[in-house]
Amino acid sequence: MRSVDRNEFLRLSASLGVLASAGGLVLDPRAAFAAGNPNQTPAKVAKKSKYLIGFSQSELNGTWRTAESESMEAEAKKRTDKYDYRATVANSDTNKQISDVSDLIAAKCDLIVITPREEDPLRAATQKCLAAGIPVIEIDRTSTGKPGQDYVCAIESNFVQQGQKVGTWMVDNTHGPIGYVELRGTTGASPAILRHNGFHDIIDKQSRFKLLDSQDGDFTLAGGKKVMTNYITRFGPKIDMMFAHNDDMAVGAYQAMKEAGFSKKVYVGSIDGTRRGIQYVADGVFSVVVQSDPHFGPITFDTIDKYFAGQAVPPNVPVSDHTYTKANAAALVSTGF
Ligand code: GYE
Repeated sequence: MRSVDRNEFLRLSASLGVLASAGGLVLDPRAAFAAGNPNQTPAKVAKKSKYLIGFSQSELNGTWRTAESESMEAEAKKRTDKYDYRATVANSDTNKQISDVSDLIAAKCDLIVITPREEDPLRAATQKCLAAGIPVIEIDRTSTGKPGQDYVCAIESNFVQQGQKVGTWMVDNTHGPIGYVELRGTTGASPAILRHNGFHDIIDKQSRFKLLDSQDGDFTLAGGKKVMTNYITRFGPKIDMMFAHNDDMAVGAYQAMKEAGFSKKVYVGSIDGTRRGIQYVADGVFSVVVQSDPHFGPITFDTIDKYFAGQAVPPNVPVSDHTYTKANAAALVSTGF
């Protein structure tokens, strides 16, 4: 009998599982993993001279995601002696992202990196990889599931803390009654859920802050502009403060204010640390921007190195972030992207 490598063995086992399912047997996809779950480390890895790494990007619809994809690509280029690299972009279409991951499985990737657009629907993608015996690393966002089981690890910023930092700045630097609007990121995306929770953990304890409305601006400049145009019509000068889940939406909202001739000074808190966002803090247009570092290439490939070296990978790999305020922004504009 010819020898089969571990991944091939797992793929064969998984396809046997599918046949058994057609025959009406009760199946647990994990039953296929007599040889172990590929997301548990240290993993038993078949040594190869080169590994094929897949990257499923959810969309390239703004400054942050472009910087993330460029960072992944640049790092892959530095490591061509060890890795081949294949990237897909789902164009904000959740079903496309799930089928992109199926394509990466079909291309026989040895490991797939996913930035899941929303938490719940993208669980289907990690489950497909598991059934195919292919390890997954989630970067930037996560899907529903458990690191170390449904995927190897999550490499991400602390989104709750980012929201808390904006909330704390507003509590410490504003006075009296404050009416505010919130521009939320994509509904169902982990940073939108957690930044919202972190911010409200802090702000909701202070009765002087009154939420006027909170709407989804999809993390885009155009989305932020549209939502803010509507807020200006409805609330006008009752708006004292704005919390946007990312810089692109805050920039869009600022454009909406300028176009509407809205001259009142509004406190603006936002997250990401784009060059334009930091510059606006330096100029006094925005009050506070908390960084969400998009440069995932080096840390992701270092983690992939560990995985294939048969080392243990921690389930959570944290990314640490700056806070930009008037005091430091001018000196830090170059850390933006
Ligand atoms: O803040 C935003 C992007 O997932 C952390 O997604 C990321 C967020 C980032 O669209 O600009």
